[in-house]
Amino acid sequence: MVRKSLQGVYLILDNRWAQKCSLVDVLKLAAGSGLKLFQYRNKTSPMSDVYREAYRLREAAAEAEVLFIVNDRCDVALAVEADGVHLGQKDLPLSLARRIMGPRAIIGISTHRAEEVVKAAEEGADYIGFGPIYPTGTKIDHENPVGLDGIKEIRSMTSLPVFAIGGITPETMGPCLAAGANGVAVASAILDSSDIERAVCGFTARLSSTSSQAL
Ligand code: TZP
Ligand code: MG
Repeated sequence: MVRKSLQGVYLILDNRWAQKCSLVDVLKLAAGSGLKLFQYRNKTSPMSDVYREAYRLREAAAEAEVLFIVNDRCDVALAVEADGVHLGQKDLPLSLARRIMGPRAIIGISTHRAEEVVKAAEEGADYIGFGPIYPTGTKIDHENPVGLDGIKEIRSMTSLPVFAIGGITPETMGPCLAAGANGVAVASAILDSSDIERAVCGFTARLSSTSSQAL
């Protein structure tokens, strides 16, 4: 069930939206609309708040039977018994994260260039995030967008699931999948919406038409 869920739409629950909406409610609505994979991303709050929110999200994810990954922090991921952790290039080395998290945890890593993709595969990542594909306001310090050509370039370098990330919308998801991505990781295109279910369906409807075309 775990490997099967490493595709499709991966929703990044970034705490910058927590003022506007409850991330727990968003998770429940999005899971109810069919999403299976969620990440909690909080780079600004005190650790006690991060833990409390991660715990509530973890409970909701378990109830909804969806996967729950914590961004950056192995300690928080372990504390709330998350399904895994998502690392950046400046976080703990993957081999250490694996030692901490154990063999069954899902470990994903953000990549931006071919060398990082190859290294992630060698070090035992379970999936990679690749991007930003397009410009995004969600990650402040992001590198230059790599575009669809970036996905095409790295696709042949790894058999790991690849999630295209950065400025992805329902309209740009199809081209990312056609370029070789297994899924898309999305924040603003869903979290900015006043109707979360509708925004999720904007993605899932296209996903099902993409997969039926592929059959
Ligand atoms: N890493 C690269 S782009 C990005 C992250 C976390 C932000 C993705 O958010 P959005 O709003 O879908 O562009
Ligand atoms: Mg990080």
